[in-house]
Formats: sequence, structure tokens, C-alpha cells
Amino acid sequence: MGEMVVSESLLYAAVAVAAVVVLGNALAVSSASESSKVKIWPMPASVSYGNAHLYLATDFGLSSNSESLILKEAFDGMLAAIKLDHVIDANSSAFNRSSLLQGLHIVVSSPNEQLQYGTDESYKLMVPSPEKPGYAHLEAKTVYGALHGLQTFSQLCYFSITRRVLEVRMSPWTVIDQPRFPYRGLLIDTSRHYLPLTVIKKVIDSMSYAKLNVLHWHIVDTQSFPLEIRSYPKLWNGAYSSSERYSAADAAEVVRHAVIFFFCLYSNDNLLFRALQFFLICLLKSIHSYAQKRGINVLAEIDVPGHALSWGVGYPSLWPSKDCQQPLDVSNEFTFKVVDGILSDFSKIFNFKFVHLGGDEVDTTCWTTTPRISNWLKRHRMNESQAYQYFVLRAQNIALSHGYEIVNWEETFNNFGSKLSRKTVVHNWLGGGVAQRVVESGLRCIVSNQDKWYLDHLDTPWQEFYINEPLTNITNSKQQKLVLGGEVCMWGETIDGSDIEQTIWPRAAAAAERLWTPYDKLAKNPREVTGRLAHFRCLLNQRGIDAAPLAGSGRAAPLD
Ligand code: CP6
Repeated sequence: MGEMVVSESLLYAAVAVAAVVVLGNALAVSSASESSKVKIWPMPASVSYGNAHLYLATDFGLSSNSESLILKEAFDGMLAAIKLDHVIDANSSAFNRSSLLQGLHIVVSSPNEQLQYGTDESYKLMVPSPEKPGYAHLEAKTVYGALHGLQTFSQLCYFSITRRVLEVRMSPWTVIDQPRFPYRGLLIDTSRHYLPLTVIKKVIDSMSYAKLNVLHWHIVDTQSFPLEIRSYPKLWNGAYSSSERYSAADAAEVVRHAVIFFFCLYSNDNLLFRALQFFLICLLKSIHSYAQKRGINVLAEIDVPGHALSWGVGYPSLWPSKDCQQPLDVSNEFTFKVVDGILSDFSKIFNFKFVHLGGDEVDTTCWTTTPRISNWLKRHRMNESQAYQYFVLRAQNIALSHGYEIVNWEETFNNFGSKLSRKTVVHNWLGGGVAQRVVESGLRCIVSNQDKWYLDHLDTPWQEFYINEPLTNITNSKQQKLVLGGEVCMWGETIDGSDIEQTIWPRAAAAAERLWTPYDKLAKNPREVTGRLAHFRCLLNQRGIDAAPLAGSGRAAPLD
């Protein structure tokens, strides 16, 4: 009897435990499947879906109210990407014709708007179109919003190997989307290691998959000067080798079209030539560069006056002396002539509204220990920190004279913030909450704190990238608008073209969602998005981008 009771109560206990486990699992499964049904990365502002299956016709095509070549190329590229090299065979299968998608119709209301900072990136995607049932429908203000819509559409399509078709499951879909921040950047560094153009272009491709929109090109630094500058042609003597260089036309191909630059190359002061050049540039405006075609602005940087030792390889008078080689000689007018020449050449290639002038990590020792310069400082009644300010402000004025607004690293703000041009955007990286002080002072900022968003910090896991919030401690809505966005930084000391993709991805994608998705739709715990990010990482792999496995990207995650 006693045994009976024991075994009976054991049985009850076992049943109870089993029930809890089963129920718990069921709950876990249902909540996980709810959130994992939508596989789009970054998560759009608004998504709704149903449970119907649609199939893309073999000759799935584009129709549009605009003749945009950019859209046409992007559409073809999108189809190529989602087909994954499989043979499609939709027509021979016995499909219900009502579930066949014949094509995508795109309506762009301002098709001539150029890509620039602040260009409208919103879009609305409906699959199928409520008005035209056999078609998908995409609406956007600009071509660049439509490009984001194409990326989202591509993420709704799956290749079914059994049916040999491209499917859109869970239709009808309605996606209404726009970015949370207008500036969503990635820094690459071509001074510490040269990156071949093919690598830069692949980085640009991959950025467009994650809806990042600014490539910050840290072109030159102490280690090498890889870019041709026509007005000071010995500058690229500071390249690692003659093959580890970008011609001005190479840069233009990344940013603007080479043909335009051809005319800048042979530019002279002949008025007739100038007029012809202007006319041709207007004619060629419809030809776009690699980045523009993908909706990506290029922010070019020259980092002055520190981080510029390589400039002196071709022009040694830019160094304080032969054995004390940086920062750039502040006492020499030639220094500012060269800065002016570079920015003048830049303005013909880099048509983004901003140029980055660096200004970080300036060690002025060589200025005080070089007699010529220390005498100059005395004559001008400046100490070395005033000379640093003088240099940065003079470089800012040169940039302004070429029509640019300026980005500077945060040390410039920390040392003389009130003196900076009001057209300055302060680029935070030290991470001491400077963003808050910048916007309080009325200046704009970009967030890249090194403990969260530096990709060269190999032990920062993707979860840290995901939870870094650019508006931390910034609650006033006017001040929030001064935070243009953020940027992840792939400094080049310890990577090169062979491992840059797996170092950038998937961690940059975690930041990309932080910058794109509305705050209230972001996961509070990154664990909730692990599956969806793993899915996006596979998508990158399928498209030829060597994104690392989630577990192998950064140290073992404390938050997982
Ligand atoms: N190069 C330049 C760098 C860095 C910066 N500027 C840098 C500093 C510290 C770390 C990583 C990168 N390599 N020009 C600072 C903005 Cl941890």
C-alpha cells in the first residue's frame, strides 16, 4: 500500500512535470514561430502577411512609370541574386494561374531626384498588388527608396528545389518602410592595407543588402597614400607599391562615372574647354557610378593634421622634419595649398554633401621640437593646442570653399567645440557619451563608439553591435534629430581583402538593423533575433559574400 502511494505520487509528479515541459515547449515554439515567420533583415517599419503561396513566372519582369536605368539594373541584379543559379521551370508545373506573379510594377513619384544625404528612402511593397492581382507592386518617392523595396522583395522570395520555382510564401504581403536614421555607414580603411577595387565593390554590394547607405572611405593615413591626386601628382608616391594604388578614374568609377572624370583629368583654364566640359557633364549625368547605382553615398576622408605621414613621401616639406614626420607642418603655407588641391580634386569626384577631415589623435610633439615650427608658433602667439585648432579650422574653411559640409572626429569637438563651423558633424568614437554633449551644443553627430561599433575589435560579438543605441541619454526630440545616425568601422591594421567580408559580416548587419528599424520594433534582447540574423547571414553567403557564422563572430556572447 505504502509502495502504491509512493509510486502513484511519483506518477502524478512525472505527469505534472511532463505537462509543464510540454506546455512550456508548446508556448516556446508558438512564440518563437510567431517572431521567426518574418525573415526580413533589417526588420521593416511595418509588415503584414497572409498564408497564400505565390510563384514567380519564368519571365517575371519589370514595368515602371520611370525609365530609370538604375532601377532596371537593380531589378536584373535582384533576380540574378534570388535565382541562386538554379534552373527555373515555373511554366511546366501545374500551377494555379491565379497564384502566378507575372512581374513587378514600380511607381516612383520623383524619379529624377539624385542620391544625396537625406534623399527619401521610403517605399511601400504589396505582393500581390490589390489592383493588379498577377503583379507585385512597389511604390516609392525616389529611385533609392525603390531600391530598398527591391531588396525587401528579394528577401521574400525563396527557391524551391522540389518545384523548381521561386516562391513567395505567406502572401499577401504589405510592407511599409522607411529608415529610422538617414546616415547608416560603414568605414573601410585603404591605407593600412590596400583593398583591390573588386573588394570595395563587393563591400558596396553587401551594404545594399543590409540597407546601409554611406561608405566612409578612409583613403589615406600614415601607412600609405594610395590615391592619385592630379593637382599634386607625387602624393601617391606614398602608396605601398605602384600597383597598390587607385587612379583618379578608379575612384570616380566607385563614386561617379569615369567618363566624367576623364574631363576633369584634362581640365585646363581655357574657357571654351570649361564650357564643353560642363555641357558634357550635364549630358552624362544619367550615367552612374557603382555606389550610386546601389543607393550608397561615398564619404571621402583625409585625416589631418595627424595620421598623414605618408603625404610627405612625395612632398617631404609637409613633414616637420626628416626625422619628425607628423603631424603635417602647420607653419608651412604649402601644407594648406596641398589640402586645397586635394579637396578641389575631391569635389570633382566625391559628390556627397560631406567630406571627412579627420582631426583625431593629434600628437603635436614634432611641432614643439622642430625649431622652425616652434619659432613660427611663438611669432603667431600660439601654443601647440591652439595650432591644432588653427589647422583644423583652416582645413574646414577650405572644405567649405569647395561646397562641402564637414565631418570631424570627436577630439576636435572635445578641444574646441564652440569654434567649429556650424556645418560640422562630430563623429564620435571614444565613447564617453560625447554625442549627448554635441547635440546639446546644437551640432550634429554620427555615432561609432569604439567599444560597440568597431569591427576591428574582433572580440566584440554581434549582440553588442545590436544593442548599441545611438540615442542613449538623448530624449529631447530636437536633439534626437541632430543624431544623423551611426557607422560601423572596419579599420584596416589587422585585416585585408582576404578576410574583410567575414570580419564585417554578420556583425555590421546587427548595427544596420539598429539604424534602420523603428526603436519600438527592435528586439530588447538580441536572442530574439538570432534566427533571423542567421538567416540573413545565409542569404549573404548565397550571394557570394563570405559572412562568418554567428557563433564565430566575436567572443562567446554573454547575452546569448
Ligand atoms: N586610425 C585613425 C585608427 C583609429 C582612429 N583614427 C583607431 C583608434 C583606436 C582604435 C581603432 C582605430 N586606426 N585614423 C580613431 C578614429 Cl581602438
